Amino acid sequence: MFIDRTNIFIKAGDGGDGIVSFHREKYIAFGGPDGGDGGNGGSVYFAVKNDMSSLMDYKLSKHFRAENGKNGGPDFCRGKNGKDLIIYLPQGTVIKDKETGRIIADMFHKDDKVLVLKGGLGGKGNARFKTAVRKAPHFSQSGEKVKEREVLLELKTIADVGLVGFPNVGKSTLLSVLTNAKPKIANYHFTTLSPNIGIIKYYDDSMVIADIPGLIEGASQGAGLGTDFLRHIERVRLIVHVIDLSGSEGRNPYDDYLKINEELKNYSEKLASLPMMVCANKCDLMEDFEKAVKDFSEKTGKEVIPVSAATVKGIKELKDEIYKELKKLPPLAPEEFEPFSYEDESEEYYEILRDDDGSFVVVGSLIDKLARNIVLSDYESFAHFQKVLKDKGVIKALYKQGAKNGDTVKIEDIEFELVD
Ligand SMILES: Nc1nc2c(ncn2[C@@H]2O[C@H](COP(=O)(O)OP(=O)(O)OP(=O)(O)O)[C@@H](O)[C@H]2O)c(=O)[nH]1
Ligand SMILES: [Mg+2]
Repeated sequence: MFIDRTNIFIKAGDGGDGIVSFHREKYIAFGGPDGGDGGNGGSVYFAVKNDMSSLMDYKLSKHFRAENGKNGGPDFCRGKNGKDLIIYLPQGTVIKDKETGRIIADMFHKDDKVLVLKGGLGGKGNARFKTAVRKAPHFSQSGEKVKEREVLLELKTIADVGLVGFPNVGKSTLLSVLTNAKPKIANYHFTTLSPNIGIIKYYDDSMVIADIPGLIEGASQGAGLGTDFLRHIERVRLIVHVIDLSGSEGRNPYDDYLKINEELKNYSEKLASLPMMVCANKCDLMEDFEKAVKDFSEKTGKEVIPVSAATVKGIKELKDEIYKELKKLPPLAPEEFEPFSYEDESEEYYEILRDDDGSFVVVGSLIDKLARNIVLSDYESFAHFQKVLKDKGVIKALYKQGAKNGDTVKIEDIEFELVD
């Protein structure tokens, strides 16, 4: 079974906790704080694996977690960082956040590696909270916890050329003579059940071409194999519309042409607006194919390239035309995407701890950042600092945790009394 769409759950590692510990040695009565920091959690990356061509591996395995950071230890021992996790995907996989539907990564290039979830930061051990006035802090910070996310994986083939047409018109046969690919070819409809990729060698150059299952009238409403596979030619630069000009199955080739175009349009405007070339196949079955080609070209207003995939007639010319056309077209570009925005989240992060003396201690990245930007000894600056604490809900959270007016709150090097 060809799996080109699925979902998985991913989670970066949580940060390890910082610990509370005091130096102990014989004959030394009061050693200083020596609780170490927790290690950072491992991050989650997506990377392209080149011999992978479907998302089959993720049909059954669903949960992927990077390792958590280890807790700190005594004697300033820092916990080990969690190991990163690399999730391998086929080239062309587009990754969306399930919650927002936003694209968070596009594995467009063959060596793409993208950081998708950053590991949680390790908490600080009590040794880090020692200051000139606070010699023996009895608190430490727990590691940052990070959320699990559900992401949707969608494989969208990246190719220069996409072949479309009715079943049995000879798309796969064309692929087999244009490239060294060996797709299944047979005289019945829907021989091709999943996309085939081949590489057209053209002198020193090469072009990637994709062959997809045939379309029929009503495909956009699910007839035949439906339009699911059109996703795989949404990212081509040029569509080659293959027609059985001989009408060997009794259909009118011009009707076929119109019907396929209609299905493309129903699928997406983007597909319908892609540059298109018409290739008339099975010319070997016709008495006067030149006249038929001329008529067809007049009706469609397009240049029609006659070939016979069976006898390889016209294949060289088809390659020339494809090459010439591609030269005029801009290169493909990855989808625009925006990674998850963790920075904001981690900057807002704080935690309220209790010191042994009953006072409240606020720590976390919100505080680190604020303290970095504010001179706490300056009155105005401090007033601003308090306002930010209020705006960010820290003051409210303090009351919620049982703090009362008059209680001592410790933030970095300063202590103040809680007042409304
Ligand atoms: N006479 C003749 N037969 C051809 C030609 N090209 C393909 N065929 C035959 O047409 C039949 C269908 O060919 P395929 O290449 O499997 O067609 P397809 O368009 O890929 O079909 P689906 O995968 O079912 O959509 C096979 O029996 C081929 O041998 C041609 O140029 N001339
Ligand atoms: Mg086929």
